[in-house]
Amino acid sequence: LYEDPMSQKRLRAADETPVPRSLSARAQLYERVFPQYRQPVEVGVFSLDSQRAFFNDSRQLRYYVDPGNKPKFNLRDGYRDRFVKRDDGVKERLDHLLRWIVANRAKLRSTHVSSSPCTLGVDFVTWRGHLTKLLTTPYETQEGWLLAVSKFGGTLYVSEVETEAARVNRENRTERHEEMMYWGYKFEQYICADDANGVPDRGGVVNTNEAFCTVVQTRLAEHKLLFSGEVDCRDKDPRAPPAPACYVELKTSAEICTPKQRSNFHRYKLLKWWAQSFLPGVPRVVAGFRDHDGVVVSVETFHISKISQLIKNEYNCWKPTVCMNFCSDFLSFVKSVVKEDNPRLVYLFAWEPHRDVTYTVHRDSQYTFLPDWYIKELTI
Ligand code: 0WD
Ligand code: CA
Repeated sequence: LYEDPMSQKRLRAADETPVPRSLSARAQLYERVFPQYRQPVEVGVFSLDSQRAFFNDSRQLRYYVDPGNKPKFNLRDGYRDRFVKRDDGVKERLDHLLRWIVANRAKLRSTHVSSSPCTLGVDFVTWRGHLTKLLTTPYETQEGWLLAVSKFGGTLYVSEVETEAARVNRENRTERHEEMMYWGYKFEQYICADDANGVPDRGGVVNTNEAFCTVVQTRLAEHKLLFSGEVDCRDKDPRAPPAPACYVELKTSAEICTPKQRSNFHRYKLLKWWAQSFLPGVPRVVAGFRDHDGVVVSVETFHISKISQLIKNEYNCWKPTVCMNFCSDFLSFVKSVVKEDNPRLVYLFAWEPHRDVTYTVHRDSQYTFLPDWYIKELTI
């Protein structure tokens, strides 16, 4: 954009700040004090049914049933005959979250007295999963990302675009990998009941179209955020603290047999688990450790607030402050780049491991992601 130093000079003379062209993701640059992260507040929920239809309620919320320490669940059960898989070739972008915004806009605005009628009173709208990717970027060495950003009504919308590499991986998964992706959902079925007083139905169908999502509002440094994330289940005790503190994230992972495996678990897996649950304020992860045949051999609870202690003995390990500072600086970078308020204009931010974050600009392209129905609803 401003290739020669002259054009930057001219900009400064016109009393405008030069627009930075890239952002480094080197971890050492982000080792400073932990940025302010306001306690996330749940402002709503929504559900997606077995057909992926949206409902502005908690009908898909499930309840945690303690499986004990050594449950011997067979995660392979039902893969062939009781599995309905969501079509992950269908790109939904921010659509479900936008649907929630349209249905709950009055509620949003009333909490933001200062905002004008067609603005939301937040700086960023996105999925929790996209923020997780940002948090882990300074430590990621395998997979890059593409994030599309459009400014509309003063709010920046951030929606992921599948990279070519990710598409190739998705289209060439082995049968073993496909089955292992099912294991996580099967684990959820062994643990979750549909009612607070019910029991899990291990003989039922696993349908990955179904989802329960929380919508939370928070602030990272000077950035007001509104994002949504899928929640696996909640504490069934009615005296449990209010959401998101009552929520439980479920995970499966290969059983840990060697010191090397333990170290890798701390260095890579716990980073992803921490980032994903810390963002919406989900306090615990319940992990099922499984063997090579998909049998859960042990179950362990990880408290998010204790994970940074747990990893401190690892040499050269990840640091929560680096994750949060990188995310905050990326959001500042986005704010400085995306100036034009126009839902048809997309700034595509790209990152590959060992590279800086850069961006390209696209007008009325394949990358435009804010749907017409949303723009109409919010413009009225
Ligand atoms: O279009 C896209 N690029 C994406 C859409 C990427 C990620 C999510 N989504 C949408 C879907 O509508 C999904 O219902 O967001 C919802 C989940 O959002 P999230 O919570 O922000 O995503 P993330 O934190 O990455 O994943 C949470 C859970 C996963 O659990 P595990 O324990 O494996 O992390 O959501 C599921 C998965 O069970 N999940 C998805 N479900 C539907 N579509 C997707 C996806 N693309 N990715 C993860
Ligand atoms: Ca999960």
